[in-house]
Amino acid sequence: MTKAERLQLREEARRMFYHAYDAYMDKAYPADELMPLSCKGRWRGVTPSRGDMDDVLGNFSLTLVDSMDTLAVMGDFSEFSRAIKLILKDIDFDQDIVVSVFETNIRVVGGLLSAHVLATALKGEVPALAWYGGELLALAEDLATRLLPAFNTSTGIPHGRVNLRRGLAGLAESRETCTACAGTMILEMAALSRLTGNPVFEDKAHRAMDRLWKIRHRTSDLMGTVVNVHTGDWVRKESGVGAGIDSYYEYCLKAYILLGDEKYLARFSRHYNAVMKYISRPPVMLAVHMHRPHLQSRNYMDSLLAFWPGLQVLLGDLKPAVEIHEMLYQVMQRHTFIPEAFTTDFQVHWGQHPLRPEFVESTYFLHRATGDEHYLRVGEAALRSLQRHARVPCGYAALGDVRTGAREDRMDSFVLAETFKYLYMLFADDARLPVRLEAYVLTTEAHFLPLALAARPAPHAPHAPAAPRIAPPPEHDAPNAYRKTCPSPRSLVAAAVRRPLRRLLGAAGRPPARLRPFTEPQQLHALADMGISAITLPDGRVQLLYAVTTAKSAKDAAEGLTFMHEMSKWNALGDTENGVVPAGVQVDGRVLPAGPAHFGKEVRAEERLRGAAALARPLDACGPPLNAHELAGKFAVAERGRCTFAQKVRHLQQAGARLAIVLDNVPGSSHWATALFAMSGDGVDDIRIPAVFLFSEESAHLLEQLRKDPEQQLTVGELKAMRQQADGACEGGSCETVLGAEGPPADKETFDHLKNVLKQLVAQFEVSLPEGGSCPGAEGGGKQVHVATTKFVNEPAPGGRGAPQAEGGGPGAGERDPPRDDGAAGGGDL
Ligand code: DMJ
Repeated sequence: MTKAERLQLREEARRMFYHAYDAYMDKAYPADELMPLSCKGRWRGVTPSRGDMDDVLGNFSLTLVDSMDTLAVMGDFSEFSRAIKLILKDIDFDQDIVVSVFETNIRVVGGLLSAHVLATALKGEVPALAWYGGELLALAEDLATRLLPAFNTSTGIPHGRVNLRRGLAGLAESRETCTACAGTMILEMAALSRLTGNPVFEDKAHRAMDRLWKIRHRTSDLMGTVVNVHTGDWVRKESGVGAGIDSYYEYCLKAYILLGDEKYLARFSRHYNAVMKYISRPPVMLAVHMHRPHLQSRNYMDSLLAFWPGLQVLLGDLKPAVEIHEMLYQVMQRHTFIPEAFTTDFQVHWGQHPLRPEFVESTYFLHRATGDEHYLRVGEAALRSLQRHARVPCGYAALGDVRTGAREDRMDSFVLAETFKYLYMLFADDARLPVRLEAYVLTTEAHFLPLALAARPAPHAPHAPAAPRIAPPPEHDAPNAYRKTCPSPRSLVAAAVRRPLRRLLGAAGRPPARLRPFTEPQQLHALADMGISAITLPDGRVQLLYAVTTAKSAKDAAEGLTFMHEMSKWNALGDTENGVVPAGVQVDGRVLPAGPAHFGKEVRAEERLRGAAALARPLDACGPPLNAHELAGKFAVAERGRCTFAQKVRHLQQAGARLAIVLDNVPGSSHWATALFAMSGDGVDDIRIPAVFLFSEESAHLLEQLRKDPEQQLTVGELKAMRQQADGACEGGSCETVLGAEGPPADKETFDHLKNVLKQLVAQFEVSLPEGGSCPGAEGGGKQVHVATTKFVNEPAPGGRGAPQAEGGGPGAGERDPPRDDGAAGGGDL
């Protein structure tokens, strides 16, 4: 990306922020939020309630408080100064309103502190801020004091909600809070104590953190999601890194970075190891039971976990960060945005998207750590999605469902505080920002707290804590801030880590169709030992995920690979029995495998449909096509995305099309990497025409052929029958000639695919090799890499069984999978 391009994107991010900010200030301020569709303010107690969601509102001009420091980052000091003055004039926290303690802390206390810290740092150089005398700090202290009653529990774990004027009055009944809610106080509270000299805030927050640490599961070191504030008992014991827990882990690490207190690093390390052991299965993150961590508790991931790669960058664990981020990027490309929840085979579970920042946040951190231009491109894609799908005349509107693009009358304050701030910082040149980034920790709401606080002892502390080990780098070394991590970013080629992931995502998304759910703990343990996790999907199918790094040993990993191989082969054979009867689209003599649809006319073995194609305009066909006259009587071609398959095909049918071909919008997808699937319907039985789906690689071939000859005839039929016809093409001379049809039989396809996966796994091992030897303290280190490489690629295992041989020479010829002896291979008995 050229400098000029990057600058343009930075400016576009700035304009996006102002489009939202100006709309809020003009149409909503001093309300808490802007409602971008009705273009007016959202007031607590006035605007119809949305239930618990409204606990974030306190009639305290939330959006302005949360956005102030973004103005400073963008160098708009006159507006920054005006915003501070408005806040000082207008805000009154003395309100009879019940608010969320967590949200008020991270957004409002954090926003006030950050603006205070930046205004104080800048006032010497910026005349517009010369007047500032620390007034925001007093406001932050007033508000935090109103949150303190929440900590009046026998455990020290704070209540989830508090009344700003009346404390816990009327709330004594409340018992439950989330782990993240209770464990995301320490940064703001410690900063407040150290800046004001009043120890109470930091003391309370430390106590809550101590209690949370105590109630972790002693064997797994995992946390649950909901806890009883009075007893410290877990109410919900599922454990992940997303909703309900996310920022607790974040604050364990950042408390160490900000305060230099080693106990937080020790705690974080224990939690991190547990997460990497039980939850992280690159490319996915699981949710498990904290007390039975080999057992999955859910079959979907939530969008909040997208912050995790950013946190891994702070820790210096870059490789898994690159992997998880790449998976999220694929999800984003598939669904335009990351939906609130998506299944482990990357389908939408809950389609809402409130323009959350987490994915852009991780993109920003990965770019800073690797300097890899890829992350600028990812940021650009995120920016384009926002511009295309969320921008409305009055700000930016959340999406109610990423599948339909339906918008909601909602613009959360974090869109300005985080999403636009991270986008701007991603494209900005650090050296030209008015804020010296390396001197601050960013809170979970992207507010700035100065690292210098570590040197300032806590007001009550008898002696200062040890100096932080992750010290801010000296100014001249700032670009190398992450160079001392292991594996070193110098040896880690992020692109090489990402490449196999693009295909592995496809493989991971291929759920065996006929397995019964695994219930026996022995089965789960045996699989876990081999690096395999079994997840039951919402529709009852079982998905197997294989991560070589999580296997017990290299031998187990090799067995796992054999097992996956056999399951995959078996699954491929089962496709047609599962109701997915693949279709074929023949163009220019080549038959392209295509997915059928659960709606419309069935593509049958005994029938061939022939016709010319025409592209729908607009290509997504989410509304009635503008070129109906061109589509009438044709095979209409549309692109996946923005609305459901059924909606598209319905529009094409209304335009008179005879058949619909839907092209995938996920770059690089192909039937080699991902199982064909049947497009789902919407329960309305009004579609009569047949419809088929092509992955991107096959789509590209089709489009290329149509570009060369727009008039050429396509043939659509059942894949197997078309192939059989191709096999007998010369007999009798009466059948169509199918040139260049799919060559290898299914078994070889499966094997070739597995060989690819295997090579990619080895490639991953190789890129994880640290320069000049293993990372100090890392288990296994270089030895593990060596063993894995030879086991998987070079060493024919004596007496191996069941592994197909590669035909002919070339890479992989003569490869053989090592034997299994527990009788589980083949999977038919599970
Ligand atoms: C933000 O308010 C914070 O980042 C919080 O920690 C959780 N996520 C929201 C935005 O998604």
